[in-house]
Amino acid sequence: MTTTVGQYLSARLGQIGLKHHFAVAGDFNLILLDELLAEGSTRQIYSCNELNCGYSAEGYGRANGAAAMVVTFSVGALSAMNAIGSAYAENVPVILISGAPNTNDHGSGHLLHHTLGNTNYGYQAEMMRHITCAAEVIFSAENAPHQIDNAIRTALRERKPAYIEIPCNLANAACPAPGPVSSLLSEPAADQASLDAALEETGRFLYARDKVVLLVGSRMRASGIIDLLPALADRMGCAVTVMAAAKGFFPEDHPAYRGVYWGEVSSPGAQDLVEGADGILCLGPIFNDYATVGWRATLRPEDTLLADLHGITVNGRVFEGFSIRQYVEALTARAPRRAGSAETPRQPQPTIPTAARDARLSNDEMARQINALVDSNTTLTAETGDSWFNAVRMTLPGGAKVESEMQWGSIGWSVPAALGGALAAPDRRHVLMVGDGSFQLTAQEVAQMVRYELPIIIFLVNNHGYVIEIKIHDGPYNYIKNWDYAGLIAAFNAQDGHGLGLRATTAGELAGAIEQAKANTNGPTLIECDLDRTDCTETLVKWGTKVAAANGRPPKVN
Ligand code: TPP
Repeated sequence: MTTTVGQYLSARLGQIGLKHHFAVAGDFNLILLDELLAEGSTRQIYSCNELNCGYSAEGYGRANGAAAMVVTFSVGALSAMNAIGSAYAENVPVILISGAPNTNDHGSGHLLHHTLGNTNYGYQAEMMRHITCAAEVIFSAENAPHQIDNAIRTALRERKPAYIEIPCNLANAACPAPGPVSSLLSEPAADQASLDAALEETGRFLYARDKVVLLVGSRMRASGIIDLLPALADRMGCAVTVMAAAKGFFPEDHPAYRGVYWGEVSSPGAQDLVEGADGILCLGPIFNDYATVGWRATLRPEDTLLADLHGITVNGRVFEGFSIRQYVEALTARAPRRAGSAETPRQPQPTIPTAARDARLSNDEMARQINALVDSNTTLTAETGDSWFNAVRMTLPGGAKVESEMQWGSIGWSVPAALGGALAAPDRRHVLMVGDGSFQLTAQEVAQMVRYELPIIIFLVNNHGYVIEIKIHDGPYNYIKNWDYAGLIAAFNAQDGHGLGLRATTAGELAGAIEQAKANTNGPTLIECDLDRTDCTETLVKWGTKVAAANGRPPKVN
């Protein structure tokens, strides 16, 4: 039985659970796109450019566990690199597939368009090796199935992006057909000796401590076991906090939940709880400068158990050879009860008073109304900027999800990422909060939301500049050209779109706009929220000052 290289790839993408792939066409990938269409396991979704294509795939992969995108050589693939960097940093298995020069042109001395202008066409794969966990350059149809499988399998296991390069004359070349998908999906068995030793050491760590707190970090998204965490908390009886980048990873209506731990900008009570604990069980944390508020919120290593995707560190020893799923499942069956920390009750999040309908729209009132819109079926995507701080202070019903990108932190990510998320989870309500500065990077992707009739509700926070940057380090570079953001939707709709562009300058206008947005089910609704430039979340200012201080440390003199 034979198929073609492109159809083999297409079948594999369908087998691993993808229903869509993202693409921008170019002459090096046209035959591949035809093959993907002909095999038809996944629907082809078009993006305005390759950066957006990558972020859409990243957003899709967050909701669906994996994603795929197809670009053309160099002019496409190099644009996609920023988004693949994001997928690497954020642990999302995005399969980046690039068309490439005809095999006859490699090593021939022929000079090709879309290249750097020299005749060595290996540079793209070389670059990709740094930002993917596997990079396969296909040069023969016979070997293509093995290489495609290796890239996909490695991406799924490592929870990182992978790269596959397919020359334009091989996409429709005959190759063997795929076998069972279990070879890509099966998890390696745990090293039982290492897992047993890890559990024993965990027991020693926990028995020696009374006030144990669970701290959930953003790598848990990639673990696929967020749903198992309440059972672990129930077993241990201890308090649970989440890191800012993991907002929503533990149900906030669970009795053990004690808020977001983020150093000095934690939810009320969470800093004292975590920093006063004698044992902190950290699940999938990322302790970067942002998470530690400029290296101020660093935990004592001797009181910390670090569980990462492929092993744990505890009591000064490292244990590897098992997945975090295998570890958490085993721990949930045998962890000792450690309920000391749960005796401290949860302190309520300060409530935001409701503004009068004719009051000038404020950041607080906007956050209050967005929070009221978030139900247990909502995915809230929060862009880099003050939107992070607004998302973090919200009170979420169980089931609500938050997506943010605090490790990579690229502005512009959220618009295409929300599109990807909406395609992957069409039964959820998708709400996006994005600042005016960030929006200007990837705004045109709203046109694809119109095209694919995705009812995403976009809160465009027009605070007239890069306010987060203004709070960290001000200068003329933080002030941007204002746009008629609501007016853009008419341009994106053209003759046949169902997008809605609205503007709110008062509390009442925002409430009315949200009602219109809920009723608009055939396309996105962009609500431009007009705010004063000085109006932002208190925690942003506090956090920004500390991060700026860390950035401003003078070089060490030896
Ligand atoms: N370029 C990229 C691609 N990513 C970045 N993070 C930055 C530059 C630096 N940066 C971080 S936040 C920010 C900039 C320029 C401004 C965000 O402004 P806006 O979206 O308006 O959000 P606000 O803080 O006003 O809520």
